[in-house]
Amino acid sequence: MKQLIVASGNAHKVEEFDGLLETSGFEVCSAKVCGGMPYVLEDGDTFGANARIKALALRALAPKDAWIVSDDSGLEVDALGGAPGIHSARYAGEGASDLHNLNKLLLELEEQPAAQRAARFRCVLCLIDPSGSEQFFDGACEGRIANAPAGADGFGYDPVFVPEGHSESFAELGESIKSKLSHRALAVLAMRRCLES
Ligand code: ITT
Repeated sequence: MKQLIVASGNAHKVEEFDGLLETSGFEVCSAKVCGGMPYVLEDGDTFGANARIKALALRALAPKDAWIVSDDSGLEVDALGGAPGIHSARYAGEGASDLHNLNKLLLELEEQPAAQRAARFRCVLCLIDPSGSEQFFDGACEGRIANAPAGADGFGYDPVFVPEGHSESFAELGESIKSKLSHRALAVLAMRRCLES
């Protein structure tokens, strides 16, 4: 089976890729098969640029016949002019925990009524095939930021993100719903369609 290595240090992302790529014909592996995800400076100014930086860093360490995929993602909040965006992982500072980032977001939005809390998750994947050719796929999921965190599933901002058409957060809705609606699910679907065509 072809090996698809996820160029990420985030175990939750790898787990989601594993579920989303079931029956794809790829064996999904974490960067552990290459000795772990190396430190990379994500200094690109778009999701795509940062995804490419991560994919290329792992490409250099991976077996030559492996496929590599990376994911750069984040939350864009309209009332904050699109922040935290590409800075989502370090919104509350370098090395900040998910909880710190989420609390900072709620604080920034404290004064905003429900109508002003529109947001979307975005995800860009960079896929590198064994020949070194690069392809990009993206996905977005519209929703809003809740007033308080709820739910225990998922990771990151999932406890405060309520996807459009629902009244519960991704962390309450769980993987069965998130795997159909999320930014990552849609980007992976676009990648699967391309791989299968
Ligand atoms: P890698 O760079 O190693 O892949 P990372 O977690 O640092 O891992 P990003 O740089 O892409 O990944 O940052 C993504 C940020 O957006 C991070 O704070 C996540 O918690 C958040 N995020 C992305 N997708 C999410 C999702 O599906 N649910 C909740 N939060 C998400």
